[in-house]
Amino acid sequence: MDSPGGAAAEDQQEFAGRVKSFFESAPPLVDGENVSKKIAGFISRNRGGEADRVVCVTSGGTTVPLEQRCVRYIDNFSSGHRGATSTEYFVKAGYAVIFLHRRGAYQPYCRYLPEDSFLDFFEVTEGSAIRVCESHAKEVTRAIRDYRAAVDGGLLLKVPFTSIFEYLQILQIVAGSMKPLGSFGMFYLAAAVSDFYVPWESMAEHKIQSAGGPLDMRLAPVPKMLSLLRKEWAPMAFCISFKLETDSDILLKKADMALRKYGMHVVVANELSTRKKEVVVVTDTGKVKVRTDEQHREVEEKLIDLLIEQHSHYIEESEKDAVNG
Ligand code: PAZ
Repeated sequence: MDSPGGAAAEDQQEFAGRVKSFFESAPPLVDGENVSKKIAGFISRNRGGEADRVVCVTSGGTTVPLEQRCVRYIDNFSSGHRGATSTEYFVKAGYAVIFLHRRGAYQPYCRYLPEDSFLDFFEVTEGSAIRVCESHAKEVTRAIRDYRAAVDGGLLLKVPFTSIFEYLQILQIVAGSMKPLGSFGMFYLAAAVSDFYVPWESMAEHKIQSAGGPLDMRLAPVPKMLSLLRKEWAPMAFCISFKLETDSDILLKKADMALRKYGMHVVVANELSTRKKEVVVVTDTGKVKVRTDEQHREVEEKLIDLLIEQHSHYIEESEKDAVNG
């Protein structure tokens, strides 16, 4: 019979095999070299600079393609509002932000602009110039001013993804580049990441035909990369993951489990229907409920304040540990 140690080693080997096969079979990242360069450049410009702290905010849902020449895919629920809003508060607090977002999801600084009637914001003058309508001037001015300040100040880098393959490849690149930041790096993982996927090599190349009757498809579990992120990719970074459930009875138990299993520093628990008003911050010292109120219309405002406080404490402790060897 296997010793418990032997079983654990076997589990680890099996996990390592699944990770290897996920990355080896993933289609290469389009323009991967350029993406890596941009991320590395952004981090090195901010390292030891004014911002000093860099956070990777992930946002939006990942897709699981069903065909290599993808016509159909499985999607994950997330509008990207949490990630976009949080990005603004991190920048405001002086963090440099890598905004790893789903293409087409909410974007920082323009999340309060309506998505369906953008053209209603503008009018053509008699001289054929274009100007912002008086009724929307305030929002547009604010959006442009804040966005420009973040980008021109070198505090915002936007990197898009669509599929689970792209997301995890880019996350790994970001983590590798963040490693030298040590405890000054942070991951704020608000993206809704697919739990299952179709391995590339077993995926149909062309559009699946409906004439063949019912669709019979086997999905493989996506290896949980959170533990790798913590243990190998960026072991000193401060890691916050999110846990979404629709059943409030299991939410906090699942958040506790994620905290222990993946070695997260913080898990933010939220329920689908109340996620914009209330979250619970779970750490190994306890649970704190964060809610909107009269002064804080967005739950992210208080949440980011609290997380920054915890990050500062983490940096202090890591520096003490380093001094004491
Ligand atoms: O993107 P959004 O604002 O519509 O929703 C945010 C969220 C619920 C996707 C996020 O807070 C979250 O919980 N992300 C992790 C989801 C998960 O458990 O996979």
